Amino acid sequence: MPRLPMLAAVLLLSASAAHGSFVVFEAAGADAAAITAARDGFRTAVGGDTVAGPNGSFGGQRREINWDGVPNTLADPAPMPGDFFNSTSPRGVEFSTPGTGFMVSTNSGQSSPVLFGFPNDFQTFSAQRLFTAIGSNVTEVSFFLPGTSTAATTSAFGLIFVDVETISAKVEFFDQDGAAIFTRDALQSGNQGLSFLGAVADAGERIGLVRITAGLNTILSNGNLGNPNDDVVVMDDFLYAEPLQVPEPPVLLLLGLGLLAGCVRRGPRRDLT
Ligand SMILES: [Ca+2]
Ligand SMILES: [Ca+2]
Ligand SMILES: [Ca+2]
Repeated sequence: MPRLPMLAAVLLLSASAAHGSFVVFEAAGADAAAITAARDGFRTAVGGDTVAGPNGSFGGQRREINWDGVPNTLADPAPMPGDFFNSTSPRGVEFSTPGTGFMVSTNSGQSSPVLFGFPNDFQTFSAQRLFTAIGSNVTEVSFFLPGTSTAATTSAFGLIFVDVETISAKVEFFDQDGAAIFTRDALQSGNQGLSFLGAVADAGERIGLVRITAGLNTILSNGNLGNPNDDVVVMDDFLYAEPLQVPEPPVLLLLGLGLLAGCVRRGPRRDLT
């Protein structure tokens, strides 16, 4: 194969990835009704019916986590393992945090207070459980072929924040190589309100990691904050497109990248954020 057409093909592919963008769906307000249309618009853009697909691999349907099916034994005051939604309930996501772990809030009638002990700050979008990292405001979401350790990527991610009172909550997307490809702050809802923020790739971008920043504060335990002066924010439903396996690069593309390696390293750095 002549060298020139191969180089042109590689450059075209690279330019396409760099100029892509995401379609944003967002809303905020006092109650579930205020954000339901934005959530539904995101659902429609991602695909699948109004009911998310079952566990395991499900043929490209949308995936959702509302936390409400997590058993009492893994809810407040117990921590929820970060791999719960890839092992026990295989939906192809695992969570990590710089904090000490994760917790879903308890149902009424249990020993712990509902809503992490903040009845005047939080409400649910889907009753009764909410989700938070413990000792950190950061939750990172990695994607896998459901039920396996095979890395995967998705094309869309959205979630519901609870009690966003300043510019204190955001999502960031990174591709499979760790490059930042999207960031956006959540809209402010006012005290005890709900905010939906979701984004869908429209040019073939693949999300390998989602970093969620939920508020400026941290929850240490029920009713106890790391800093009482800053905005505390927790999370409800997560929605995302089915995680798909990261494709192996074609042999010809690898060869072309090898030939190009020198000039790519010397070229101008492109800011993808
Ligand atoms: Ca509040
Ligand atoms: Ca819920
Ligand atoms: Ca707050």
